[in-house]
Parts: sequence; structure tokens; C-alpha cells
Amino acid sequence: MAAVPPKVFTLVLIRDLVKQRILLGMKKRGFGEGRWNGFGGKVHIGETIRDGAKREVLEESCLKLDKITQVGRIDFEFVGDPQILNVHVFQATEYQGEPGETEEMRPQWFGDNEIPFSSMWPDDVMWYPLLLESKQFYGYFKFKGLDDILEHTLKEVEHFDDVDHIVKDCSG
Ligand code: 6OG
Repeated sequence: MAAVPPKVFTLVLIRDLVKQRILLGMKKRGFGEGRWNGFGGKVHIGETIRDGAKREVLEESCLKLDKITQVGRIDFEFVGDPQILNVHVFQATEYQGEPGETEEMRPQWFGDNEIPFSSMWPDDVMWYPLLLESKQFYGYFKFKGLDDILEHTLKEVEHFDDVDHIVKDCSG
């Protein structure tokens, strides 16, 4: 049987480097409901991964981003599900507009030392330190259900695959 192609997602962390704070959104519905997270979602066919990331930020937080930089790539596996999630993690330090609540997310700033890890996906506490130190990283996390990590790897990397090509099918 052919391998199931991965699903391609984006995740954007908006950081205020002067005030040393980060903008997270409380996910109000769907996958990850009830958890604080960055903004992002599934990349659409016909857009680039980078443009998909900016579109999701606008849809979920009302902020318009010009420059975003890739900082991480994380692959998630869920026991019993053959489809891997490829999540491309970006950072933005400038934005236009004011954060606004949407049907999907309620945005809130958190100090870099006050990130609410107990109400976030359990992988986040492992890789946020690399994000906050401005290191580029690759992670793999194998989940059982939504709360337990059975295995993981996390390493610093020099480069990422291109995120500026048009996605032609669901596997990016
Ligand atoms: P929508 O369903 O909203 O996209 N995502 C995860 N983020 C973290 N921090 N940990 C995980 O551990 C995640 N799994 C998925 C990717 C889902 C959003 O949630 C992120 C997307 O930004 C399992 O379209």
C-alpha cells in the first residue's frame, strides 16, 4: 500500500522583541481547542507555504504580516493515524493592525517568561526555548492521543526546505 502523503501546516509566532512578549491565540474550536498556540493552519493548494502562513494569521488574528522568517519544522505523528503533520514554524517581529478576536482564536500577549505551557500542546515546552533563543530547529513528536508524547527528537538545523514554491497537492 502506498504511504499516506503528509498534511502540510503552518504555525506563526508573533514576537515583540522590545517588550519581550509573544502573541498567542486561544483556539476556540477544532483541532487544539482550549489550548494557546501560535496562528496557522493547513496550506491550500495553489499558494506557497509562506503565503499560507500569512493568510492564516490574517484570518485568525486580523494582523497583516509582511516579513516572516522560518524558524522551525516539526513533524507530528499520532498513534493509529498513518498521516504525518508537517508543520512549518515561522516568526514575525513586525505586523500591521491590532490583534483582534476571531471565530477561531482569541489573541493575547504573554511575557517571554510567562508562557502558559500547561494550557498548550505538550511539545511546546520543549521547543519554545529554542525559539526564544532565536535558534532554528527540527522536531519530531510521536503522540498517543492529544496529551502524551511517546517519543521525540529535537535538534538545531542550519537550513530548511523551500517554503516559497506553489503547493500543487496536499503533500506540499
Ligand atoms: P487548524 O486546524 O487550526 O490548524 N498544530 C500544533 N501546534 C503545536 N504547537 N503542537 C502540536 O502538537 C500541533 N499540531 C498542530 C498547526 C492546526 C494548527 O495547529 C498547529 C496549525 O497551526 C500536536 O487549521
